[in-house]
Amino acid sequence: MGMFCYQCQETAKGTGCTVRGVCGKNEEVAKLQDLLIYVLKGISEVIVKGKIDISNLDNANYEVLSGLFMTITNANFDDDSLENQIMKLIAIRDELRRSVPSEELHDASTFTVDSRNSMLEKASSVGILATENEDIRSLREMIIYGLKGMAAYAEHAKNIGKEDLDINFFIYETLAAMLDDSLLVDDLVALTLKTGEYGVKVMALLDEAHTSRFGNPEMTKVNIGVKRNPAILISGHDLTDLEQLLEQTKDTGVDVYTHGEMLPAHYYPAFKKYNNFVGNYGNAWWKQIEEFASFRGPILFTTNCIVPPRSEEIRSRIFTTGSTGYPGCKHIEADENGKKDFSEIIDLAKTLPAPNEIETGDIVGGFAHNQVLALADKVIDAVKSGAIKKFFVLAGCDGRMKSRVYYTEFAKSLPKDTIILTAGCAKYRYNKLDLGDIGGIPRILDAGQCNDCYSLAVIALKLKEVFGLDDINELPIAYNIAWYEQKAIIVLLALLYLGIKNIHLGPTLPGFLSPNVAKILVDKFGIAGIGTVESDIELFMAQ
Ligand code: SF4
Ligand code: SF3
Repeated sequence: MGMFCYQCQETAKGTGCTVRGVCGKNEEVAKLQDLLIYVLKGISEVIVKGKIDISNLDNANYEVLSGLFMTITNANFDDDSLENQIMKLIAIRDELRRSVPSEELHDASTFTVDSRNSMLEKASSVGILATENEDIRSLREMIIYGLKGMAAYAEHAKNIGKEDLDINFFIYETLAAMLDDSLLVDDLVALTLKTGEYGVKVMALLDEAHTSRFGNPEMTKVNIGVKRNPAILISGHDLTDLEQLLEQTKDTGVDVYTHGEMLPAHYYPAFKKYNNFVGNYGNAWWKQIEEFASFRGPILFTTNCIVPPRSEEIRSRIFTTGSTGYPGCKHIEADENGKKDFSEIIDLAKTLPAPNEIETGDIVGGFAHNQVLALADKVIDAVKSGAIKKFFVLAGCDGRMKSRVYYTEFAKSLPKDTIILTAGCAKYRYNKLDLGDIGGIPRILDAGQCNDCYSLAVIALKLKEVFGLDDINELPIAYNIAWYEQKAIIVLLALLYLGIKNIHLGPTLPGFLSPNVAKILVDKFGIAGIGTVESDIELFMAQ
């Protein structure tokens, strides 16, 4: 078998991509990513066994987060940058290893490679299928996917200057544990929940980083039409990249639009002062092929999700930064102070036409915890009076599978006395529907990016307190989560850790769940897939 990857919702036949990724990842990139994960396990083992103090390892801590992030679905398709990251991490590992006796270490901590070929050869024996027992494999992979999501959020926080070394150490400990064959199903189930615990911590850290630097998101109308200036489209989740782009484009005559998961940036007070930050263009990530064509200007990817561009013309307008990469697209590196020079993108924008309008109007968002809690009295009264019967958390990812039309139909079919709480790019399935409001409270409350699912948890915990409930599951909140990539896994594990039961997950259950592991999730947490819109709504309303 050439490659094997089953980390995302669109994995081939629901079981695994074996020839080429449905995402467009080729065999070589898939194998380099496998080797990258392997060397990350090795570094982690060296640090844990060597009892190395990670407070002195600033560079290693960052490169490990970055390495994990590069393997997230649709983040990095660039074989050269993956190879560089492997070599960089091997050098870090070998430097750290000097004080640890080699006989105590796993092959992941000691192997060497000296060429692309030797990397590919090594990768063939260390990928996902190297774990033979399918339940152990399933749990190990679920934990690693959770760590990938955790690393992405920790990297964003670090870019804003916030870090919690307990989180970094948990990542090291857990990656090292993935090499330990003495850990059995029960141990790994416990570690899965612990990963969820750290998922809550990392999302809290990122929330603190975002709000302390950019202010608390507030109710905001975002324009979805276009203006006449040339423009740059910024995609992904990294708000520090956006901040730098806005600083560098102000007064240049070049406008900035958000795409996909960057939309919630408009909700932060700090970005409202930029007159050239004009709106959101388009929809979720998978629509980028057509939307980048009509946008006509340069595009900057700060994180996933990249869809392989189909034409040379579009490729020439795409720039990547941070953990993202695509062969043939210019990558913008930060200098030693984290500063990025976007002048090449700005110069290119000036030579290109303004975007073609694809829609007009605006959408409303900004309902992160602070804004919702500011409306708490209204919300509580509406619940008490029966004007709001139920909240539906419809958060997570969007994707290209046709069956995701379920989520649009679900939102449309919900009874009018219900409110949708959303976060992540899943929202694009319903955020342009006119669902009205309940006594001035919009029926769709968008908290922000996928990481802002933390806000939804804060809101739920607050409501539990206000209503004096013992159990978060007694609240009139139902969870119908859409997933696609690994950030959704850390969000899911975080919700499980918070004790939330009966989460429905769709449009399909993860291919990486073995039948036994799926059964554990069903028995212990009431996890279920989705059915038809009608039957699901009936089920949820009756709960
Ligand atoms: Fe397949 Fe998803 Fe892996 Fe891409 S990330 S190779 S689509 S399972
Ligand atoms: Fe979307 Fe890729 Fe997951 Fe941050 S941008 S939610 S899929």
